[in-house]
Amino acid sequence: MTEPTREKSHQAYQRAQQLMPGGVNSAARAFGAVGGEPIVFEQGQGAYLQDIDGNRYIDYIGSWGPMILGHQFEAVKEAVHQAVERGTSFGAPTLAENELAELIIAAVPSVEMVRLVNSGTEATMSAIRVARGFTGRDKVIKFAGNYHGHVDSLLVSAGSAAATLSVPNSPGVTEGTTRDTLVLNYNDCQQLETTFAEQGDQIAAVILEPVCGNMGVVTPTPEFLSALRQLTTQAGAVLIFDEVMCGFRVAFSGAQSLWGVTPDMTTMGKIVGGGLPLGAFGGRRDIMQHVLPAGKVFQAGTLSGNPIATAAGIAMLTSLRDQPPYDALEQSSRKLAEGLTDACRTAGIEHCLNRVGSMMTLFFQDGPVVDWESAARSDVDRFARFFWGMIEQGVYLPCSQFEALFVSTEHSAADIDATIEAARQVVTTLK
Ligand code: KE4
Repeated sequence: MTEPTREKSHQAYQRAQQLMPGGVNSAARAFGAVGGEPIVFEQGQGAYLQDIDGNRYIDYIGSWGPMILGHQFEAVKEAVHQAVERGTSFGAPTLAENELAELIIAAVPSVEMVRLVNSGTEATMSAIRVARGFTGRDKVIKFAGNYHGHVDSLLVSAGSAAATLSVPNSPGVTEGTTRDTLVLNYNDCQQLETTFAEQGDQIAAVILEPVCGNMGVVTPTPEFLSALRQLTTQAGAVLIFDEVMCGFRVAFSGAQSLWGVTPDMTTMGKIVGGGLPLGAFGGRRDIMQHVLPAGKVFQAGTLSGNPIATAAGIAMLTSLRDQPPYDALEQSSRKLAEGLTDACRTAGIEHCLNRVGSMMTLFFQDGPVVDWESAARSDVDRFARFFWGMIEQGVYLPCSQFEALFVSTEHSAADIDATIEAARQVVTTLK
């Protein structure tokens, strides 16, 4: 097999770097964690992406989650084409917004009312604001290793452990913005209990990924989930499940249905928009009634509930509701996970794989990986070599050790087998 050339990608990326910071429109796709240049793609079809040099890859990013039914899923494509014929944006109510809201509310029982927005970031930013408006309190708890979009007040890393105060982790985020954000350790019940004992009456909300994808896949313990629900209820704080990534991914009703825990608010994105720019936040009616114009907490957006995005979301959720893919995804994902771990075991490579349904992370370390501190012990250089080795084998994985890979319904048994075979070859080069 001749070495694939990515000359056109290279040229395009060189130009892109003159036009856009880092040559990309999202830092996550800049290959910062793996080195080298991002690949420039031309099209996606089913389980595959094709770059502008004509190279085809088995795609496990799936647009960072939305493509659970593969690229160019027919029902979504058709719905978008039909919606475009009626106009692209009105800035006024449409029936499609009612229909998508009905689908979301029916799918996620804890969501009694919902507001559509344009991204996961907008959803989490708005949910935090509503929780603060509803409680009249300022402090928000988040967890190290959890990412909720580029919300200023959540772009923080743990400060001095004792105070669990946070410090901004990006220039441009002010001390003032992060003063009320507390960063705790995921799965640390003791620290959560202590924080609520000391500051419970000042806490507006706790936000977390109920299945983490942004430190790699990490799951909450039952004890942690129980403590979260009990402590927030006792303190009158809002429990927000950020299901932007795991919502409609790990189950039609999200991680909350797997864990049997009912949050007060849920944020959504990615799959809910069928791959178009759409997010949503929703929850208890008594909380959501505080959102302007029903209530006084400001929230607005020119393209919120956009007709094209809502058409895609309706088609996606309708398909997931009527032909649930989750059992099939569980089978194919389990087979991939077993193949990847067997490849590492056979090659004598330290590894630990965490998986929930069709989202998983192969950590290059012995594990267990239960929080950010343990995830951060992974061998990121070994991951980078694995990533590029798999690229050369025609397999496109998330470009960071601290991300989740996603399996779609379109990844055939042959694709899974090819991926496992590729991994068997690549891991032998990782010694
Ligand atoms: P967006 O604003 O990117 O639509 O959503 C932000 C967000 C919120 N909450 C969770 C749990 C998320 O995973 C995300 C976004 N996820 C990243 C991937 N880890 C998006 C990739 C990117 O930023 O390009």
